[in-house]
Amino acid sequence: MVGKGDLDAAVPVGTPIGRRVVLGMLGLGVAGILGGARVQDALNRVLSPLEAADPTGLSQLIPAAGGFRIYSVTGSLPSASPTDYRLTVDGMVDRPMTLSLADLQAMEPTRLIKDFQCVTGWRVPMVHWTGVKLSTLLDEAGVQPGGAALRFESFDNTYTESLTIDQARRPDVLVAYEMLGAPVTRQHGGPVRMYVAPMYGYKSCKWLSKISVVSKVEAGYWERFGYDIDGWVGRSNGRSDKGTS
Ligand SMILES: Nc1nc2c(c(=O)[nH]1)N[C@H]1C(S)=C(S)[C@@H](COP(=O)(O)O)O[C@H]1N2
Ligand SMILES: [Mo]
Repeated sequence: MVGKGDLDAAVPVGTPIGRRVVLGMLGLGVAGILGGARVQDALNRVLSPLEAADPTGLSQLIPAAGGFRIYSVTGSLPSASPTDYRLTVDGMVDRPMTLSLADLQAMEPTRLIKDFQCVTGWRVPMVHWTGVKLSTLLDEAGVQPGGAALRFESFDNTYTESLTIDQARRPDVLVAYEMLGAPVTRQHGGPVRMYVAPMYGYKSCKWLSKISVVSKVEAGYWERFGYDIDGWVGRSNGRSDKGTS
């Protein structure tokens, strides 16, 4: 069993450095003179207690529209231009694919207006999303017998996520290229990110680069620190140590 203390202690060692980088980006000027611990003290003064204790990434350090917090576990914001961007679909499929943004935009679009909810408590109501149903990509690629789960990778080279094939085939699970009525911004994980509507935000991998069909679910980045693999909003409190019934 994983206790809350363990989870908080399990925040990757790179995180404080990432926060320093972001503070520098904001021009707050404290990055050069404060060590990691004192940066955290400074953060605690600008963040609410819940946010300061938030282990799921950067909190409220980069201004974002409509109540979003911008998260990146690497402490930086990876970048891919709309023309260079590629999404690979591989693993246990009949037809592995490499798709450009234009390829995705040429497929039938699905639009959703739904809330985005982080496990730490913040929620943005009625967000407009446009993308391709993940089920469409799976049908195009042809899932082979024994392909039971998906592994998502980010071009931040660190974040991973997972879904079962059944979860992935839901009509409210999108490979999204528009969010908030515009192309997904770099901050929000553009050019292409996942949007798994029925689950907490950590299931929605930003800066999506690869979807692999695999034989069984592999715990994603935050799940290795104790968050529920099945992160249903409302049915899961997000942390496996508190039960999910
Ligand atoms: N690659 C990557 N994807 C990620 C994260 C991250 O740190 N890196 N954070 C997750 C979490 S915990 C949430 S709540 C949402 C936040 O999305 P936003 O940064 O667009 O608000 O992204 C999710 N996807
Ligand atoms: Mo989150």
